[in-house]
Amino acid sequence: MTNSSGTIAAEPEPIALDWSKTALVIIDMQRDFMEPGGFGETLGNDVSQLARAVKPIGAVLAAARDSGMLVVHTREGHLPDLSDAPPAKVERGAPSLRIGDPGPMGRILIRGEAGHDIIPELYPLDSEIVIDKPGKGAFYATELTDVLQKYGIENLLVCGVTTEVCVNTTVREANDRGYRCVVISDGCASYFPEFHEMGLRMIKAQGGIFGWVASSAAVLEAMETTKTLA
Ligand code: C5J
Repeated sequence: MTNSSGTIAAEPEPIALDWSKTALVIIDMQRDFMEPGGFGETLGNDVSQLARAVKPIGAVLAAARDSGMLVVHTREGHLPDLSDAPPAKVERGAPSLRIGDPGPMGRILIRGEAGHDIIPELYPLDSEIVIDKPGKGAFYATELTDVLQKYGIENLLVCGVTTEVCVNTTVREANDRGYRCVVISDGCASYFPEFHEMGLRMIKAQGGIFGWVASSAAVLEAMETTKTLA
């Protein structure tokens, strides 16, 4: 990765990023959220709504790998004994299966089960970082702060699912810790298209109260332009 910067055509305004201090953070692209029979579907959601984010994420992931950018994948899930799963989370609502119950892809939202794994299209390379998180935010009860500090990261390109839950929570946590966050609009998705839209609007409103929002095409163009100038 060179020390060069690129300017992303983002909202509410363009942002210049030093790529050497930027990481791509891919939130929870797990079978449990993306596929029938997983956690997302047990909550009554139409999981097909999330498929649209896969291609845009794949394109940015390929560019990040090409350029040597730090790539971080996250997975939401719990230890098999549920010791990191608050009863308030496990007992909430009326899902068809609860966290820890056996389902068609193994126990729902449990580390090590098939459903907890990342979808094949976006599977992490051995060299990439995978953060297991018990909460919605990627900073809570994880080593993410230490990892980002170790690599000198100041800026995050954030994508994944779902826009209004784990992406938003992570961006808010990151913003409070001083990271510049650019959320990739078409690289995020929600079971509720209106929540996706509002989730993005909340981030970029008020002069970018939590961060910036840009399309995958805008991010790729900024990365490509930098490469051409290098
Ligand atoms: C949810 C997530 N929606 N990854 N998790 O419970 O957004």
